[in-house]
Amino acid sequence: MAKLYRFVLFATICEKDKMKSREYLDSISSETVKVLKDLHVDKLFQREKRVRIAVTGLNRSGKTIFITSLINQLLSGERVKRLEREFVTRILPIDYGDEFPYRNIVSDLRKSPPKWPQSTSSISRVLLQLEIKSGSSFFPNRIIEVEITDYPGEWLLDLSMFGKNFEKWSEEILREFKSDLGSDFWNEIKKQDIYGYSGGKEEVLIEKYRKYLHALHEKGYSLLQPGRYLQEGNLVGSEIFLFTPLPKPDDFDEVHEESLYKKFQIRYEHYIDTIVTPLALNYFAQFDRQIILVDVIKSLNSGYDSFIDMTKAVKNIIEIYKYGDQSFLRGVLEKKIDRVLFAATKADYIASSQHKKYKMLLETVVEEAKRELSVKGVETKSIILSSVKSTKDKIREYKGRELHCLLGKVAGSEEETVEYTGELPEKFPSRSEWKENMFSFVKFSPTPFPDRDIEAVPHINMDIAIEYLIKDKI
Ligand SMILES: Nc1nc2c(ncn2[C@@H]2O[C@H](COP(=O)(O)OP(=O)(O)OP(=O)(O)O)[C@@H](O)[C@H]2O)c(=O)[nH]1
Ligand SMILES: [Mg+2]
Repeated sequence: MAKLYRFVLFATICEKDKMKSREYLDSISSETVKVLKDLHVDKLFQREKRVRIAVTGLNRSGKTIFITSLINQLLSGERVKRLEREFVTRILPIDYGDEFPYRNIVSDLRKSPPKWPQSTSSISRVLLQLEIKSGSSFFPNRIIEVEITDYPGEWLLDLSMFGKNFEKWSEEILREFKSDLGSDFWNEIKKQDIYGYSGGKEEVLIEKYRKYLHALHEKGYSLLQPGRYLQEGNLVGSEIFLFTPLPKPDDFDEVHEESLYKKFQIRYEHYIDTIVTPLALNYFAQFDRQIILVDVIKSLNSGYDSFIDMTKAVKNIIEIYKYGDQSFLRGVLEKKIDRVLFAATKADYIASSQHKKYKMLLETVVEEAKRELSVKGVETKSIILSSVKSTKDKIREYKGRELHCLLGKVAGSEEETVEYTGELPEKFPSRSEWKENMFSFVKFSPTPFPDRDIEAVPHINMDIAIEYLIKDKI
């Protein structure tokens, strides 16, 4: 009877809290262990052992470098102390799709001089196997798989198109329209009869929209849709993404079947069905955890409007969560992302004495997005991060003042120099406070990657990121 009671107790604990039950097991008597062994209770631990992590962020926010550093940290002999477990990591062959080019990226980072990777142009995945040493002779070592997908940033820009029709999407894009950069496109809309018979005159409009998106991109704006205009990837030569936002007609009945409006509407719907929806459903159906990388440096460098735009873009990324509870998705979904980590990347661009302020700036950018997620029951956290720390702190005296500077190789230069990057504000300056060229952070070349996998590349807070994303799963 006592044995049965113990088993029921054990099974209950297993169900309630699988991690704690392991600790419980370590503390119970050898007699109980024998009973449990006879009952093959260890089978209870054979649950889903793959953790899928979505690495999201706008283009050039640091996704590929983050994944590379994460693999390096896990492979390295230094291990990630915060995981508090002894383990080894192996890279497994993936079961489908393209493999994340970890070895090629690392080989470029080991070169003299080391090189950052190219911008990502297609989806790739990496599958890691973590073998975790068992704390008890009763249990075998645990095997956990961590799967990470790398997307081109521009494709992810399209996630917030999910669930919107052409009319609504057009309205939203045109509401945010920057007329100083897009006057050519706007004049072309006005010039053409977009609701009448088109006779196939779409090229000029498309070209002008393409130029507008590129101009936005150059100015540091993030709301750029459809992202395929900037990174065509596997759609080279296809016309499926060749539509532009168009103002709504006064009367839909008046719109000609062969008008530009209809043509773009049909292309838009096809694009949503074949490109955006599969991407969006992947997020719901596959991922357990998400990290959203935010390039706060870029928005500081680009000015007030770009900062506001980035705040909206971050909110757009998480907009997809609002569909998570809808009935039409429930059948498709097996799991739900339950934790989201926001990280301000490239923290090594900032002297460590100012990291606290950098974190506060991140909080301003992600504040609204966090609130939305919290209502959806998703746990969140924010950190500042540098995946490959490429600078060191240096103090310099200037006119009797101590300046907190950085020592590093500015991109394009051969020698290390000491750079003063200025003082960060505690919160984002308002439009009136923002002065022309208020910040101008320089880009640094990467620090050389260690020659052997067993050594970890210097970083800032990669261990905290790894802990938040996977610790409770192992
Ligand atoms: N100094 C420093 N620079 C970084 C770090 N992470 C990223 N960068 C810089 O940011 C650039 C873009 O990083 P990627 O990882 O390629 O960015 P991505 O988000 O994968 O970009 P896309 O593939 O174009 O969407 C790099 O070329 C570096 O210049 C970092 O930890 N430190
Ligand atoms: Mg990339």
